[in-house]
Amino acid sequence: MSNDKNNINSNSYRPDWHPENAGDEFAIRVVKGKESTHDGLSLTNTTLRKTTPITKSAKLTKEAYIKGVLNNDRTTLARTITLIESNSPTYEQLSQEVLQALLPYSGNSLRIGITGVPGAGKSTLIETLGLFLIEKGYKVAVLAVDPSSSVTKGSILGDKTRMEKLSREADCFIRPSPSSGTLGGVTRKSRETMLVCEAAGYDVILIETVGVGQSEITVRSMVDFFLLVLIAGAGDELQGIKKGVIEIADAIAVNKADGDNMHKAKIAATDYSNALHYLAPATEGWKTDAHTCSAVTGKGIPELWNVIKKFEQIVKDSNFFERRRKQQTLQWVFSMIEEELKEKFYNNSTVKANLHKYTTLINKEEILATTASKELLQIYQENSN
Ligand SMILES: Nc1nc2c(ncn2[C@@H]2O[C@H](COP(=O)(O)OP(=O)(O)OP(=O)(O)O)[C@@H](O)[C@H]2O)c(=O)[nH]1
Ligand SMILES: [Mg+2]
Repeated sequence: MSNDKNNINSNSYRPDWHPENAGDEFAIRVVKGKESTHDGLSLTNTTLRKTTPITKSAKLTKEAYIKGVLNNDRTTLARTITLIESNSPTYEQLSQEVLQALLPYSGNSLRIGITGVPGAGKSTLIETLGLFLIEKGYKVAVLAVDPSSSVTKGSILGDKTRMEKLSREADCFIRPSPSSGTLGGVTRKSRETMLVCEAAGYDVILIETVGVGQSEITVRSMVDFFLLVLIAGAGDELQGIKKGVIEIADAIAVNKADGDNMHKAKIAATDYSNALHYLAPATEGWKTDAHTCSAVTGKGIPELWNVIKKFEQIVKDSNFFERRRKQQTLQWVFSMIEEELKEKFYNNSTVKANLHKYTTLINKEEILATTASKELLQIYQENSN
């Protein structure tokens, strides 16, 4: 194992690192996350929720799940993630207990989010970077947060084929996006999967997400470093990248800087660097910059890693790293509370019975939106126990 690895992270399963010694940021209870969605005032929640079946053979004892993960037994790790991804109430208790036991062993990785428009080369970059890191002695876990794949199933297939070499590595664990659920549900699963991978000793977690919707904001809230992958030759509008996404990035990688495209990529990187001067940094004490790389030839990948390492050192030295993680955990707790409250509200039978009436009143412009929301909340309060 190289010094590079030893400098920043060590295996999560350190003998000197006990639950009792863990920081208070890990001392939260993992609360139940809920999937919830509603379109306008109509309730679609219950119909959308699907359960991932767990076969009998996949069910282990609580101790076996915990031990297997801590020993980085890949089969058990995969089974544990399946357990977590299941929405079945039968397994919820077990799943929470396993997570609770693993929580003190998590948190020791560097979490990197990778976003960019479809086809920018995220998966290819993850494969190249992942192989480079494994060569350096790291253990790499790759996760995907891509709610769109629950509809198309496209990316899951793409990830598997595009990370073919990486998926064969013993020190790499790849988990495609959970295949069902709303963004809230998918991210809960991804967050918990991340914690389980950390407990299994993976020290770099790479999380891919498509940068065209809400998911990149969610991924930003669960990672330490956020990389935006762009390509040259397409304007920002064409790339579907909103200014907001650039604002939350810790680095921009202009990918496909190879062959005839090299020159264009360099110009694009310079343009982005100039534009970044006018934006507030995504991370306190760090200046976001644009770089070029080629996920295919590997050129620029070591340099990109150096940027990430430099970032890590700066934010750890300033203590911002720890502060952000604590903030993120807190934010996660609050977003789960919001999800749960929302679900309770829309599932309340009296609220349900009144929604139609209020929809009609609103459509006829016979009630103010503020009044409608106040009255509906009042109905909920009076009818929730
Ligand atoms: N020339 C060149 N092609 C690349 C590079 N990186 C990726 N590609 C190609 O671009 C295409 C898309 O790459 P992916 O890695 O699947 O892109 P992605 O961003 O993960 O795409 P989605 O997951 O579908 O959003 C593939 O055909 C890759 O071979 C690169 O650095 N140079
Ligand atoms: Mg991909």
